[in-house]
Formats: sequence, C-alpha cells, structure tokens
Amino acid sequence: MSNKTAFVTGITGQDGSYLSELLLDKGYKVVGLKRYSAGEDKNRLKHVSHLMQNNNFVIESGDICDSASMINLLAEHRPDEVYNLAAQSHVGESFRTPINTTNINAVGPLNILEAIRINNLDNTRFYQASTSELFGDIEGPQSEETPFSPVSPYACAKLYAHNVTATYRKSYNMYACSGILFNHESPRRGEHFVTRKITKAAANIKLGNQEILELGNLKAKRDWGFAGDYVEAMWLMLNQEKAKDYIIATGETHEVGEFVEEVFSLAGLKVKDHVRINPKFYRPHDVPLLLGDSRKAERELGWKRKVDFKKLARMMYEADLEILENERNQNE
Ligand code: NDP
Ligand code: GDR
Repeated sequence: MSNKTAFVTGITGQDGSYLSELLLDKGYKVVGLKRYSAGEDKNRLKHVSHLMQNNNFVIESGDICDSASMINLLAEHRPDEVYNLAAQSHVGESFRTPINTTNINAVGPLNILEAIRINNLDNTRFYQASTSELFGDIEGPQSEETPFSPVSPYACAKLYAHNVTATYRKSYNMYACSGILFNHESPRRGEHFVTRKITKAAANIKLGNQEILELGNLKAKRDWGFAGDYVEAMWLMLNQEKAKDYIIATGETHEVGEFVEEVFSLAGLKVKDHVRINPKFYRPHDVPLLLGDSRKAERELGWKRKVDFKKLARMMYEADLEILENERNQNE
C-alpha cells in the first residue's frame, strides 16, 4: 500500500470521484479541492459522499483561478501527485462564457504549476486533463503524432494548458504530463453532456415522466469510453520513470444518433416518437469525428479499456432508471 498524498482538483466532477476511489484503494491520502458555492454542498458532493467517513479523504475549499489559494494549499499538503481535473468542461458552454472558460481551463493549470514551482515541490508530479477536443477539425484516427487544431474556446484554453504543462516539464525538469483523453462517460456524467442527457431522458420517457427529448447535432462521431477505466490511465501516467503525454481512447467511434438508438432500444422506445432536433443545441462549430489511437498507452503503460459502447450505454441507462424509480418510490 502507498502512503502518498494526492491533491485532486475537480473533486465534485465525474472523474474526481472515480479517481478518488482508485487512489484511496491504493492507500493514498486524497485531498480534494472544492470551490466555494453559496448553494448546498450536499448535492455537489454526492458522488464522493460515501468517501467522507474515510480518514484518508479530505476536502479543501479553494479555486484554481486563485493563485494564492493554490500556493497555500500545496504548501500545506506538499502532495506527491497533483491531478488537475478542474475545468469548465462543457464545450457548448465555452462559446457562451469564453473568458470564464479560458480563466479556468488555461490560467487555472498555470496557477497550479506555479504553485508547485514557487513552493519548491521538486518531487511533486503533475497531471493535466487534456482532451481529444484539441484535434478539432483534424479527423481521426488521432494519435500522439496528430497535429492539434482546436475549434472552440474550450479547446483553445485546453491547448494552452497542454503546452504550458510541456513547457514546465522541459524548463524546470518537472514530472508534468497531460493525458489526452477521449470522451468518457458513466452514470456520474453531468446531465448536460449528451450521453447522460439521452439515458436520463429515455428513463424518464419509459416511466411516463417526459414525452420529448430535444437534441442538436446527431451526426457528430465520438469515441466513448467508461470514466472508471480512464482514471486508471491518469494514475499510470504519473507512475512511470519518465513523464510523457498519452492518448486514451477506445479506438471505436459512433454517431450521437447511434447512442440514441442503442439507449432507446434498451428502453423499448421508438426514437421517431420521442426525439426532436432543436437548433439551440447546435454549436457554432462542432468537432466532426473523434477516433483515438491509444496503442502507445497500451504498449507503454499496459492500459486497456474494459467497457465497450453497448455495455456503457446499458450501464448508464439502467443507473438512470434505478435512480428515477427510487425517487418515485420515495415520493409515493
Ligand atoms: P466535470 O465537469 O464533471 O467536473 C469539472 C470539475 O471542475 C467540477 O468538480 C467543478 O466544480 C470543477 N471546477 C470548475 N471550475 C473550477 C475552479 N475554478 N476551481 C476549482 N474547481 C473547479 O468534468 P469531468 O470530470 O468529466 O472531466 C474532468 C476533466 O477532464 C476536465 O478538466 C475535463 O475538461 C477533462 N476531460 C474530460 C473528458 C470527459 O469525457 N469527461 C474528456 C477529456 C478531458 P463545481 O462542482 O464547482 O462546478
Ligand atoms: P463533447 O461532449 O462536446 O464531446 O465534450 P458532449 O456530450 O457535450 O457532446 C458530444 C456531441 O453531442 C452533440 N450533441 C449534443 N451535446 C450536448 N451536450 N447536448 C445536446 O443536446 C446535444 N445534441 C447533440 C454535440 O454537438 C457533440 O458533437 C466532452 C466534454 O467532456 C469535454 O470536457 C471533453 O474534453 C470532451 O468530451 C472530450
């Protein structure tokens, strides 16, 4: 068992919860960063609430945009590993809030790198959550050799973070790397992302709570994996001899429309009876096709995905159905 400390930003998000479970299982102390909110914390922390009794799990309040809070928290905890998962992670939203997105997704990681440097944390390893969105218009298969061509404020800010992480690695000899992760989903996926929006709506329609699901571009193709598989790759990347960037993907691509078909057929529903297109959900520019080539990670890290497209769709639909049925039973 490890007696290391990991500092994880984005603890209230999908990946923060799976990564915390993995690290606690390995014996780490996990310090999770949560930003202040005037609202209830209970709901935001629901995916990690089962970890709260664990003495090795600590929540700290802070914000990656506030360099003072990053410097102070890293000085206090002196972590062995820092995983920067915090982001404004919705690509569509980044067109509506480009400045906020850039502050969080570009300046935020820089604040953390500077906090490591200023505190002389020479042995601290840094993981940056990079993304397949960096490839933008360059159609797949995308590997570590594929050039970047971002097409959203989200991806432009993430490209800055990707580059500045490599710059700190080269300039200060830091163990700093980026995982270029393709879309990964789970029952804990935020409800505004397309997979979860679809599985939740199908479950609601099945139970008679909803009639219509409105979506945008059904033609976009995505390489969808399971978040639980992907957080293992993050840990592997920080536990090598040398820091390197890796692609993490399934090597399969599917249209958004195929995900709809798969989930609606699980629910025994006809897509044409319930799904409508609303231009409101289109983006000014959408990434057309993502298909990752993660052979380098498979070869060098020994990483392999376990959950495929159909299993993922079923896992998410069944989890949403169960949540809604439990809610209905509680209200009866
Ligand atoms: P989520 O959107 O579920 O989680 C994002 C987290 O970041 C939330 O906990 C959010 O907190 C936190 N956060 C946002 N702004 C700040 C801030 N200023 N200071 C501190 N915390 C902040 O994302 P995922 O878990 O899905 O993704 C994790 C990371 O991986 C993100 O960086 C994302 O861009 C990246 N990524 C995700 C992929 C995916 O398919 N899931 C693929 C490739 C990359 P709050 O609750 O307060 O909003
Ligand atoms: P993405 O995920 O943009 O790939 O970013 P999202 O689920 O938001 O969109 C996937 C595709 O579905 C199309 N789409 C819709 N999307 C949403 N959200 N809502 C809709 O109603 C809808 N209808 C169609 C989108 O246009 C797009 O083509 C995710 C995030 O997790 C990023 O943080 C991460 O970096 C990338 O994956 C890899």
